[in-house]
Amino acid sequence: MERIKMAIQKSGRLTEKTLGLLKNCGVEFSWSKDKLYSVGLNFPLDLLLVRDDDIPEYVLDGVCDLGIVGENVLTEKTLKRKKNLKPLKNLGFGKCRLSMAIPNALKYPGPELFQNSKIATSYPYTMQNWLEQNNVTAEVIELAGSVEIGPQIGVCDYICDLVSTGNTLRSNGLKEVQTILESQSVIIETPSEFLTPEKKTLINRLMSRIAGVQTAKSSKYIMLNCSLNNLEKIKTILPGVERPSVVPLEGDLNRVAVHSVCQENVFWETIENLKEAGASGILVLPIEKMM
Ligand code: PRT
Ligand code: ZN
Repeated sequence: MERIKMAIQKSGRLTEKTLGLLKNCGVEFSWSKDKLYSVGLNFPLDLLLVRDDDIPEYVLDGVCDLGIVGENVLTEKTLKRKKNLKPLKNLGFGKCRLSMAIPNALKYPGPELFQNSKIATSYPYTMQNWLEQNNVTAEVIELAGSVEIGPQIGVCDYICDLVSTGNTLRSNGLKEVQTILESQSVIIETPSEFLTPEKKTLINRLMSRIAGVQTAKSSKYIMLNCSLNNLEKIKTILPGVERPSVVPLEGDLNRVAVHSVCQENVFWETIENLKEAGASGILVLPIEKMM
C-alpha cells in the first residue's frame, strides 16, 4: 500500500504546533532512535524531520510529498530555484513578517533610502526581489543569523529580518519601517508529476482531517434554555448560527432548549447578552472534531 511522506521542522518554532496538529488529526507515530524519521501507525503518513530551510527543496524534488514550513522560507527557496509552489493550506501558526529595519535616529522617506546602501539579511532573494520591484539598487549582504547586530558592528547600513513582537529590533536600536512579506506556516505539496493517484487520495484525506481540526478549533457548541417569547431575540445574538436546534422542555410548554454549533468564538460579552435576553443554563463546550 502507498504511503505519503511529510517533511517537518526537526526542532524549532514550528515543531510543537506541527506535531500537535498531526496528533489532532488522529495520527500516531513510532519514532526512530535518532528522531529523524517517524512512521504513522494508524495512517499511511511518515515524517522526515529536518532543518526548516531544507523543506521546500525536499518537496520541490519529490523526496517528500508534503511539507510544513513558513511562507518566508518557502518564498526564499522558490525564488532561488525559480520555481513555483503554491501552499495547499494556511495553518495559522508561526506568524511573523519579513521587514526592512533602520537605525532609530533615521527618518524613513520610502524605499529610496536603501539606494546604494548595504543591507544585511538571511533572505537575499526575497529582499532583492522587493528592491527590484521598487527600482532600488543596493548591496545585499547575506548573513545566516544575528542580522540585527549588523548596523552596530558596521557590517551594513540597514537590515531585512523576521519580526514578530519587534523586541529584538528595539533592543538593538532599530525600527521596522516596511513589511515586505507577511508569513505563517503552510502545507506545501510536491509537483503533480511526483504523485500517484493513490498518494493524491491520501493527501486529500489528510487535508480534510486538517480542515476538520481547524473548523473545530474556531467553533464552539452552545446550549441554553429560554422561553419561547425570547427565542427570536436569542437567535440573533448567537454568533455564526443560522438555524439552531430548538427542543421542547419536558413539563414546560413555554420554555425550550436551544442547541447549536457557533462557527465563531463565543466571548463573555455574548454570554452576558444572551443572559440579558432571557437565556439560562448557558453552556459553551469545545468541539473536538468536525467534518
Ligand atoms: O534549525 P532550523 O533551521 O530548522 O530553524 P531556524 O532557527 O531557522 O528557525 P526557527 O525555529 O527560529 O523559526 C522557524 C520559523 O518560525 C521561521 O522560518 C518563521 O516562519 C517562524 N517564525 C515566527 C519566526 C519568528 N516568528 C521569529 N520571531 N522565526 C524567527 N523569529 C525570530 C526573529 O527573526 C527575531 O530575531 O525571532 C526573533 C525574535 O522576534 P521578535 O520580533 O519577537 O523579537
Ligand atoms: Zn532554518
